[in-house]
Amino acid sequence: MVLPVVPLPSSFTESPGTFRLASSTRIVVNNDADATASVLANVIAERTGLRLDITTDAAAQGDIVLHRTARQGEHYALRIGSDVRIDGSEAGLFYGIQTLRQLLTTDGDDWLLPHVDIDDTPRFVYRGLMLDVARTFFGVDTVKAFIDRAASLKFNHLHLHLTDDQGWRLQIDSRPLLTERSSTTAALGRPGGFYTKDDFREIVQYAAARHMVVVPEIDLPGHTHAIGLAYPELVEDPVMNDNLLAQSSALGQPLPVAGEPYLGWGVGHSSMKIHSEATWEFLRDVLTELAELTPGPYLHVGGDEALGTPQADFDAFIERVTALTTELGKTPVAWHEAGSAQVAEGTVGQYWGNTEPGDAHADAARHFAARGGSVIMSPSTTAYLDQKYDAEFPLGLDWAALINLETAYDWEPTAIVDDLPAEAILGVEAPLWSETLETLDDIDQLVFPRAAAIAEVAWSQAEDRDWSSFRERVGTLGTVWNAAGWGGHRPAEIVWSN
Ligand code: TNX
Repeated sequence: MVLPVVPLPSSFTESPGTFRLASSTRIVVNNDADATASVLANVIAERTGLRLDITTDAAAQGDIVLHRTARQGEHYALRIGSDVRIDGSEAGLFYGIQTLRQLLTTDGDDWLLPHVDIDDTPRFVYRGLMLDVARTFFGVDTVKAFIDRAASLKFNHLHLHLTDDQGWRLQIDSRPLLTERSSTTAALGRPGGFYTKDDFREIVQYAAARHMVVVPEIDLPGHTHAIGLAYPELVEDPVMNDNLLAQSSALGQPLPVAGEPYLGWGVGHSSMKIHSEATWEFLRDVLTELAELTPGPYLHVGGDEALGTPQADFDAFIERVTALTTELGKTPVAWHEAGSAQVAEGTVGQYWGNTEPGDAHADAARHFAARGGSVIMSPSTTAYLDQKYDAEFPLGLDWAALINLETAYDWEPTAIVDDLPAEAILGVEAPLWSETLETLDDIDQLVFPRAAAIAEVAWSQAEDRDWSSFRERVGTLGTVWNAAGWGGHRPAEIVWSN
């Protein structure tokens, strides 16, 4: 088979022979501060039980050398012969280690690595997963577990959907009622919760140590019912729509009522008061504190499904909120509907329509590029991790599509929106909405193995992508994921190793 690595490296040459790991194998670093040495030691220990020594001594035959180079970026070179050597920036070394982790096999006696020369660099600079912590609140430990999984597949952005109709999940000092009154609920009466600022910093640091940038989202101007529990003067009364009415009655979920927690999952009923200056004072306070907490360049300001907001008001809102975000020194990101408006220069759009958009959605997506920005591709029919694999799958929704592993794999980000220049595509993100999820195990069921497919779409060169090759390679990851203690679904379309 081709090299059992996902995402497939951009170039590699295999040769006969194997490197044998021994308890005497050392990890040699050219910089003793290099945190990646302990990442490698932990990865090897987890898989093999061998706890290798780390040293800054000169390398000898049979060592594993981590060589931090001056070269920036995410590229790495991994050479496995009579020695093992990884060259790269700190991020590059981290990715080389993730590749090495997938290459470890055993012959029953020893742990082996195949002889190979890999030179690997990603296709897209933005490779993301999103976790919805609003419909269901997931604590810091679960978010860290999600980061571990994502980083192992070379994702480099974690989008946190922090607010929605069902709850607000972040401490904001200037607006204390948000955590006091708006965070205590979640969908279907699940427990609420929020991140203190220290919790949030801990997540950001944990992600950074795994080369992931946190992209926090405050969803605006719709998806804001929960804000009204704390600050009723800032939001409009709920506006019903046909979908919401039909869905609520089909699911037996009560309709939203102003000032009361909303525990259903219908969308499009809430809106901030666009013309009230109190709204803008609130947004300045919230986004200022969020910008201070966020070392990464992006703040996501939502913009999706604002069905209760009149179009002209929506456009005016988006124009102003993206300008405010830019003023705070951050690059705004918004769901693609926001492209109807004069978004601030450089705003990034997140496309979540299907793979054959109609004119309105395609126009909106192209508008981000016309405004000097770019687009993240998250088509709901291929990249939505919350959609079911098949009609019988117990978790997830199915409004966009049934997404089996092949569907999650077999799509091309540059082939969706006509006339969107390839260089205007910043990358790819797979969102995980949490309406039907309660536990980390539920998350794993939907994320694995489909996140591996999305990772390859985002990392590997288009011309190298091939379903039958991926299908074989992903099967070998069953062992890696089991060793890490990660659960997940093991669909029958794949032959899984264990
Ligand atoms: C649509 S996709 C939403 C979310 C839901 C999701 C469920 C998007 C930008 N908005 O509010 O959680 O569907 O699949």
